[in-house]
Amino acid sequence: MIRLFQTHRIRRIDELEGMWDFTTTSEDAEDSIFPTTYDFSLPVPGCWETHPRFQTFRGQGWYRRKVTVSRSGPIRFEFHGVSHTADVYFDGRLVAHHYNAYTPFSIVIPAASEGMHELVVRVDNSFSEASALHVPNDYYTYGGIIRPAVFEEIAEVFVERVHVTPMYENGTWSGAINVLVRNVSSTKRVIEIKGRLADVDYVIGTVEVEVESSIEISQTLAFPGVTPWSHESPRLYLLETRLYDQGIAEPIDDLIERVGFRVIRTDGGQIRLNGQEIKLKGVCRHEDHPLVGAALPLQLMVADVDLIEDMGANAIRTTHYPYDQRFLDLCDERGIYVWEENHARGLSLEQMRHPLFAQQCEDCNREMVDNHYNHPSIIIWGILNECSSDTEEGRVHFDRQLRQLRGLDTSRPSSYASHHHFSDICLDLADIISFNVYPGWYIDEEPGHLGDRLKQWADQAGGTDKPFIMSEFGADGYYGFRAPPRVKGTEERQADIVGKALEHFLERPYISGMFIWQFCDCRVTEGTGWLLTRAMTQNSKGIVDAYRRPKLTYETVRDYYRKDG
Ligand code: ADA
Repeated sequence: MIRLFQTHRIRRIDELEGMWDFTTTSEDAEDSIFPTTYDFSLPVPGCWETHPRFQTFRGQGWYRRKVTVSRSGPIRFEFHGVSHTADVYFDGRLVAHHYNAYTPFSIVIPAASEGMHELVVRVDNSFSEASALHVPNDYYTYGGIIRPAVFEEIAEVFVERVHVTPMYENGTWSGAINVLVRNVSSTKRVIEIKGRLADVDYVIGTVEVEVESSIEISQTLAFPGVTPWSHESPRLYLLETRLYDQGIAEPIDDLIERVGFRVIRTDGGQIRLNGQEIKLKGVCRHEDHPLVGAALPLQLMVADVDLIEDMGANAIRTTHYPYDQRFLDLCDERGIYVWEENHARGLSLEQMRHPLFAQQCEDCNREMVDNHYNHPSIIIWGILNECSSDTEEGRVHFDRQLRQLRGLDTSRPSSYASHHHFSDICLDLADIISFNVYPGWYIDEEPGHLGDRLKQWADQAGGTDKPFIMSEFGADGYYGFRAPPRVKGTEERQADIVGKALEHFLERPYISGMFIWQFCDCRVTEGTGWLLTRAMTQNSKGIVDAYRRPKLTYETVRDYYRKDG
């Protein structure tokens, strides 16, 4: 399953879910050498670490399967996440190269012949020189086609994407609809674009699409009868877009998106949804589970959301990368507010100097916003968690990326989670000030006191009148380790630390949101240096353990989040 709703009625799509042939080659194998035999069979979506032979394998894995084209014509593939580098071959010919496990990419083959074809994906999860963002880290970079993939038979002219920006003016809801239409044929085409939303049919317009090119068309339409989207009432609408060859009654292509009508603004130090102040009571979460790695099936996603809701949380921070769209669909449905962030965790200035860093971040930002634009649940775009926002050289990157985000989307505020307390020099660049703090764990300071000092300092360091978020706080707690002296690492001590932080943060009106680090324990890369030698090779600050068994902290969080209105 790719999304939680049907995305096409006209376009023929086939999910590429199932068993694929699999083999590995050594890291130094020549690029041009295809494997001759595939001795294994692995599920897609999936991580190869779930196979006993590949539990710690880092290198190149090859996936192979057949696809059947039912008629000669254009076809398209969409991969929602390949970890972390993909080279896609169609009948032995390289048709795509993509870096980053956590963003989708697509491939169009303008003229495929009818019949059976071979699809091969070479997947690389090695920490090579070509990778600036996937580096050994406090989470695990798995290997494999970790998110759904789909095969489509498309028309020569098709809808590449639709973005809808909800607006509320003079008491009426409207939507700015932007459609990207692509022509892969060798003739110029005149195309009519029509749509349907909330039982209203409308015409978006007519465009001439040149040979082998794309064109955007925009139209703002009023939707007076719609019910707005919020946490309390997460009302969603399907938006169906159809393409027609001019004058012909039968549509040639379609795309169904799902939208919610809400506006999100920051104003006078508050986050406002549809004009009302909101407070984010959230958790940070990694997409990770010991049985499936980063390839969580829908059932496990739903179980996570159920636990998060049961604790009384209303928000999730997608640490430290863009998420699987099915999870975002769930958040749309449940009214869970999402801070979605790009993929960059704890990169030092030296790591930010990597020659590919800027480009790889830019690609990730673009793919994240472009693909997730319509999710009403996403209310904040985040970048560069705990990177070098305390240096002039780092500031150049923060500035550039925050500008890029604004260029891609003016309808949402942006932020970044900083750990440079009292030395950050980028606060003026973001719409929301966010600090990762670990009182009681990495530092000994009363959480409220630390919050007050940071807020006071931020106010004169570029943060005046901006909402203020505690983007991380927490403590390790090893599941099952209980001890009366409540020493560090016990479930008791973890609950004490998290409880104390919640007590202080929830009562401070200047704090617009908080995200506990973290929802579940997660696997980390094994290595040297304190971060990579964590006990059990996992980050154990989960409120639930890796298998989602609640620790003592679960009840503590539930008490605080639920009792706070
Ligand atoms: C940081 C970081 C997290 C995690 C956490 C910790 O704040 O953003 O990814 O590493 O610290 O557990 O120390």
